[in-house]
Amino acid sequence: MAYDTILVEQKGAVALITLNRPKALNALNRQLITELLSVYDALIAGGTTRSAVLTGAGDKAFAAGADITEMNGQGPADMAAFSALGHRMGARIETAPFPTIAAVNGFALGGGCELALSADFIHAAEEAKFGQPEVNLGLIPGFGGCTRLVRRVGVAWARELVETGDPISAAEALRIGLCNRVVPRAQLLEGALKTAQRIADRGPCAVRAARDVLLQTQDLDLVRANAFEMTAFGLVSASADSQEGMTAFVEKRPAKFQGK
Ligand code: DAK
Repeated sequence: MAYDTILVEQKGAVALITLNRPKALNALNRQLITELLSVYDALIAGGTTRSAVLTGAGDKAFAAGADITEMNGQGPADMAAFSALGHRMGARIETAPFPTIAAVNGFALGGGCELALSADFIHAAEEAKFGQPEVNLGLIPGFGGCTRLVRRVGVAWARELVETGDPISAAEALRIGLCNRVVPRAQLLEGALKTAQRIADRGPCAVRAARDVLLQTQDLDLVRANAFEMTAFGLVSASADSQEGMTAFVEKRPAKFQGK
């Protein structure tokens, strides 16, 4: 399917998704967010994608935030609807049956940082900058910036980032655990795609169940979280893939997973 603001390339079981409004630093307008939701719906319905890499077109930005030009002058009802749309986007990425790696190639500000936070984890180029500058505009993060950021980096850094609005470098983002790796820009996409391919090569039912446990248990107490994990473990062990994985190990051959 063709989209105006998103490029999608299927590389075997890995989908490369590129935000494509480089002249506006890939700012997230309604059209882009709606198209991104459609992209995820299509990939989920297709059933063959095992992992995805999400990046930005051009060399300046992953996404410089929600589209300020579009938001300017809107009333509270429109803004609440826009926030709901952004939250749907984050939830769709977070709960898709395959993981997404955000490959942050430049500015990831405001909604751009929030979008990256919806991904399973973040790889960043050395030039990348992260921030939640909404308070500079008299706004607050509206796409999960407060809520996901605090879970990723802890309350102290979430407070500093959201309350000052100041951006931080990729090196600082690495130090506080906002991103997992910082690499030269020329190596960013190749590295993220390689990681995505490694995930795609693993048992799909296992990857799906593991990320479900990691997501669903993050706000549970340890007893309930462990119970959830035990149930998921039992369910996954009933899959053909888990039998194939263990048999392949015993027979000293690569496993052939079918996602069943
Ligand atoms: N929206 C729209 N256009 C943007 C943009 C944005 N966020 N960021 C950049 N652009 C556009 C610029 O206007 C410019 O367009 P032209 O003038 O060429 O037509 C073009 O991209 C290139 O930008 P610059 O000329 O400014 O480039 P520089 O290298 O000089 O500066 C910059 C790069 C990233 C430092 C600067 O562009 C900048 O400060 N951009 C804004 C960053 C920002 O404040 N981001 C947060 C946006 S607010 C909510 C829902 C959602 C949200 C909040 C509430 N509710 C519903 C309650 C989320 C809010 C945000 O994300």
